[in-house]
Amino acid sequence: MRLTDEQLAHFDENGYVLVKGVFDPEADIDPVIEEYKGVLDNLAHDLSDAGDITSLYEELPFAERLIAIYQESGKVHAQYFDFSLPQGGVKPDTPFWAGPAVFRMLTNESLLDAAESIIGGEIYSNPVQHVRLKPPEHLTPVNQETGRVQLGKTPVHQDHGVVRVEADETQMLTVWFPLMDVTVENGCLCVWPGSHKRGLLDHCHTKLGIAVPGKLLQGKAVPMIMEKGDALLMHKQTLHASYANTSDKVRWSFDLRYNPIGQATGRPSFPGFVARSRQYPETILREPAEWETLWRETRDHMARVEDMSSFHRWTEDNPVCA
Ligand SMILES: O=C(O)CCC(=O)C(=O)O
Ligand SMILES: [Fe+2]
Repeated sequence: MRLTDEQLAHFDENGYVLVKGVFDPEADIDPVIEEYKGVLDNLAHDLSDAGDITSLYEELPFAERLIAIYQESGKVHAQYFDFSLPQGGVKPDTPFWAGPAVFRMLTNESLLDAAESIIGGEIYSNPVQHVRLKPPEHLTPVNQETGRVQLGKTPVHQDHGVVRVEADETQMLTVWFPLMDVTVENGCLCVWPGSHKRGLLDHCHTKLGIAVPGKLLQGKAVPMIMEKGDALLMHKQTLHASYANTSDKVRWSFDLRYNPIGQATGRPSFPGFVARSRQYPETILREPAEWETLWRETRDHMARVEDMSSFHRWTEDNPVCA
């Protein structure tokens, strides 16, 4: 879906734009939901084989099954579903899911049309990307070290703050969308309008992860209430966070990133690909299986050669963080 002049002006002025109806909920999103049922089934069998759960919970619908499995195993198995790898400690059998329905989502024409409106027609799929299945906080296992839920709210940050310095000049666009309707109650995002004009702000190490300290925030956050099919486009310096999921349902979203071909992604060890090229259409990656292979090869490589370099630039001793 191409953006209107009004939407583009909103993006420039506020650092984000919420676009209604980028996806067809049934034709575009439901196949992804269907594919993840199989992933959850794999997880259930793996945990059952390992003796970590006593039932496969096959009779439950997807979200209830996920919650039951997380609860009985005492662990949030987020990596099992993600189409990315952890920063460190990658093993030959580290799970990930880079299935065909996910690939079709990343290369959805309507989504790429929206991205093209902002970054132009030479579009690289940046590998800084995640699926987030956030269970209700009151049903989520707690991290024994921090005492906090294992996958809770996302603290305030800029996506620029979570990539490496080599991507400082990269025009990285974040595309966040839910696979269901999202509200403040079930943990939608919020953004600080206009914050992208402040440049890269200091980020600190906090219990919830890398975050911009409260004293650096200016103005009020706006909640991004969205329906299945909508997409939120954000500038890399737009401050954002998520609310806690206080509902009874799993909050499910994708966050993807795109940049003009040739610019650094900020995670050089991970594989990106050409999603659209008006100039060189023959370079476009079209085969879902090839994308899966790229991640598989990356995992195998990372399992052999431990990469100690961090995903970000922030040290623990910044006085702003004291
Ligand atoms: O979905 C979330 O909770 C956080 C997402 C986020 O920070 C992002 O997409 O950049
Ligand atoms: Fe983010």
